[in-house]
Amino acid sequence: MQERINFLREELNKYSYNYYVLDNPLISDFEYDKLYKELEELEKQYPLLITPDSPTQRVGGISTGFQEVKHKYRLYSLDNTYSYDELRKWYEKITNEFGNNVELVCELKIDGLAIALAYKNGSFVHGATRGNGITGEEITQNLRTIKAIPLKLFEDADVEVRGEIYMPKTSFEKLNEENLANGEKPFANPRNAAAGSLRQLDSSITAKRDLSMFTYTPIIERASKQPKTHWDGIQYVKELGFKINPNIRLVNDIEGAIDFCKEWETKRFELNYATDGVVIKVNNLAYQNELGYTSRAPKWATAFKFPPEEISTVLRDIELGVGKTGAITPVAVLDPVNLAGSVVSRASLHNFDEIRRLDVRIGDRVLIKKAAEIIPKVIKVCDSPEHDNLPIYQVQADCPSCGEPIKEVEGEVNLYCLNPKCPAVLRAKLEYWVSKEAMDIDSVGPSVIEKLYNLGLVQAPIDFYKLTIEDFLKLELVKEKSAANMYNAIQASKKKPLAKFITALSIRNVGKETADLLVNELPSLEDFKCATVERLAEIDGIGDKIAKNIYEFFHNEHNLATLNEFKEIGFDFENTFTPKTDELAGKTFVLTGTLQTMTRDEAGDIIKSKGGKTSSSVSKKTSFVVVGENPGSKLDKAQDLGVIILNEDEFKKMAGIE
Ligand code: 3B9
Repeated sequence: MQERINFLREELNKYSYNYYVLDNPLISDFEYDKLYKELEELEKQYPLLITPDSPTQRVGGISTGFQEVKHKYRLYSLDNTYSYDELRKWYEKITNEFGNNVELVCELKIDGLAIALAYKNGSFVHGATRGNGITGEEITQNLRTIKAIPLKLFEDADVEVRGEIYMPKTSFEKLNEENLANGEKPFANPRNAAAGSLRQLDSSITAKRDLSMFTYTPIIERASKQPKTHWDGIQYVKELGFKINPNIRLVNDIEGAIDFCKEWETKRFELNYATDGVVIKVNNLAYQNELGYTSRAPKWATAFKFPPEEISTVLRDIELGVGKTGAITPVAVLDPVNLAGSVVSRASLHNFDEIRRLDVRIGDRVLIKKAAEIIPKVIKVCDSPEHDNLPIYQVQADCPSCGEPIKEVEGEVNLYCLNPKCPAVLRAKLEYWVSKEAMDIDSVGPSVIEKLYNLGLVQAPIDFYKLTIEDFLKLELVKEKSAANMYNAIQASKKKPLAKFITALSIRNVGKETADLLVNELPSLEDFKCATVERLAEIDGIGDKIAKNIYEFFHNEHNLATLNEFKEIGFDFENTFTPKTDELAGKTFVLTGTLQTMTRDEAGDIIKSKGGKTSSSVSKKTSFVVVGENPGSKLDKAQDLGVIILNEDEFKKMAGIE
């Protein structure tokens, strides 16, 4: 029986490999299913003969959570650029060291999820997400369901490979159609769909999603060959059974690589998977070794990013939003279009100066552009004969909410509704008060606020604190338990740190980061009331304009009366900020990147509770930079200045937690 089982496995592996890795179907689905069912039946009869690398073991089951694992080798990021000249400069540094004939390998940069796979004696043993590059989540079960990932290699080798998991564009569209038909939310783009599919605790769901993988990093630990170049390494892992992106090219110099970038800048739209750039790697592994790594990326590789996608559509209307400071912001309402994988029907117009500068008129065809992860924006009006016949956009003179005239404010580009009773402003302030960034009262959401406001129970934040449980029970659909929850959460918020309170006040240009800077220097509310414009402007990170806004806020009679009221109802600003210990006294921390076990805010609160300070920018005065996933330029700056860099675990040790 073992023999038949082995035969079936080999046959099935061969067909599956040809279909999923080589894109070259050899037999029909029907014939494949017949062999598969036979194997399944035999394994049911002889369960002792099941091995983890059998083709039947790609279905998986339910797991309770993902384990955090340390990667054996770091998964580095890539430096990137939009400019060919910067590519040339990068190459010049390398040729200065190794002479003029440094070969490069060009690969497409797939817009998916980076993962690492480990193989021992030719069998897939485990796989993990990139995470922060040092640790990731173990998702072996889910990865097993992906047919382009070999469970068994063509050679008994120990290797570790990295690559990108992606969902083909057509499969993404089909999945979204199904989601919509089932009343579920569609994914914004193929990358999110791939991420959502990989993060399933039930791997049988992952198995149903059409995911694939391109391998781009071979780390050969023990095998019959030990390649000396990246190109040979890639060819070798292809021989072992991995799927390699066919659009890869070996070139003699940077001009060859630039040609490759230019070619794919337009051809990429013909591919059935999303790419966002080209990765260029030094071919010679000995050179790679000598060039080495910065803390986040190899110096022997760089990424050229394709210019952000742009598309034209028709501007149907300009809506005006009213923010918590009264700022009026114009928003473009557009005919829906697909931009970089998601449907866009609104875009930012920034402010009225921008509308004037672009001369955007309602009815115009406009060009919109998406910068990574940011709300799309209108960048220009497309030339058309109709444009001249459209009426020039007239700034509405009155607030769309309260009808009071809109005013200019000195030193600000925005226009403002300065009516202190404007319902839109009041509502925005209330919503901001409870938001995560401010007082973080998450049991009170926008719909509750709307009801409280409409019933006249709450007009300003101070009114939240006068509400009784009975008041909440007046609201539609609110039961005793949630009424008590909301009441308690509001009362408990009186003990929040001063920085959160200052943030929550909605002072113009004072967000969370600025509030943190201020509180470092002015630890009590009295300090704020006494601070002169000069004193405020002395604080690192506070400019003259913000200093003036703050000063004015704390010298406005109405505001001072409200602050007194807060004090009377039990806000205790002076004590909330006293550190519990002074372990970190005199130390300044900068936090960058996404932390795994806490938010940056929480980390900041821990630092402050132990007497330390946080700052938003790295300088020579910074004691430590704590680095999470996808750190920004702050990490580079820290390295330049020689500031001590901590990962999350090291930080937690220092802070004495866990
Ligand atoms: C340790 C393509 C992407 C990419 C590297 C890529 C993203 C990152 C990278 C991977 N697309 N290629 N390549 N096409 N999106 C270059 C950063 N490489 C590594 O992570 C890596 C990590 C290494 C080598 C490479 O160090 C070793 C040193 C000696 C022995 C073993 C490993």
